Amino acid sequence: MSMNRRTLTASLAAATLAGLLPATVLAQKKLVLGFAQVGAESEWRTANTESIKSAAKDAGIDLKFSDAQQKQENQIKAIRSYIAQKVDVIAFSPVVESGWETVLREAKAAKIPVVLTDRAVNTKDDTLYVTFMGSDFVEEGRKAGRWLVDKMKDQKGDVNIVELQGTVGSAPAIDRKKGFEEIVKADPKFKIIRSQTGDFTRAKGKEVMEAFLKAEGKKINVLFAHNDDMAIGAIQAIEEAGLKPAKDITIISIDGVKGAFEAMIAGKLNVSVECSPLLGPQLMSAVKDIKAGKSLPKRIVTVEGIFPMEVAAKELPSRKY
Ligand code: GYE
Repeated sequence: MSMNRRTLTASLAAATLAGLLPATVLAQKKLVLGFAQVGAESEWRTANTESIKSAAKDAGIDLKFSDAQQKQENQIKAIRSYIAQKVDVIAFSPVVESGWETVLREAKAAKIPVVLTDRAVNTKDDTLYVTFMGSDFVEEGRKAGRWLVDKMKDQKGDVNIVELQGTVGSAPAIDRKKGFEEIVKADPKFKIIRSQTGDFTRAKGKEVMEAFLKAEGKKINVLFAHNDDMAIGAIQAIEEAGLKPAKDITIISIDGVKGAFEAMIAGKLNVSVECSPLLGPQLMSAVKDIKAGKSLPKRIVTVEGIFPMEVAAKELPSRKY
């Protein structure tokens, strides 16, 4: 604490003792939030980080932020350091679903409330966190599937689909796959002929799509990518293979980031299912509510839409990420 603040605090304390100020003035210490982010793997993640940082600033919350570079061990380290620092609340976006029980129990033992944002953990003990706020990824997968079923309703022969999965073991990869399969399996003409992870990045999306094209060539009718970045990487691979994205291969992805809208406007991506990264303001109000002793619902679901290429130009100016 600087000399000035110390002097100020001392005079405020004196004023309080003298009955000149209410004691609450002294109690207004900034809340400290420790946030363990997944990484910086995608446009979505960058927008999510930005949302959290700016919302913390606006809410007057002292944010301690760490980037785990998509590694669970780094996230666990960060959470342990927040426990050691005795922050008021810990929030994190679990890179994968499993393996969190030990560290969550440590936070609980230290009486530090935990908020899950964006991705879920699979634990049976839901006393290990206060609330989980984020999208319904199964529903996003279903939306992608329903769009495809409708688009191909008059198609007679097989529809061969390749799938670029998100990070192995992550909630969005598991759930988007599940929701999509649930819808397309209703008609046997839909065949998922290849499915592999592209780790939610452009570079990996491109690399894996190159391998798909090498193996299957013109047999591929549809690409379902679990996020926009992998789809954008794959578009490059498709063009380099001399094919036309969104025409020779129908492309569906998820997130609805600006890059996807630009690709749709350029006629290279057919549709993007929205997944909002703007969780910052909601997280900050949850932090304040928790500290004020209010109870929160266990699950706070983000409301989202779907954007086909036909509406992209009209929608882009109002997109916030
Ligand atoms: O779809 C992807 C990001 O967890 C919803 O993570 C998030 C996903 C998002 O890397 O682009």
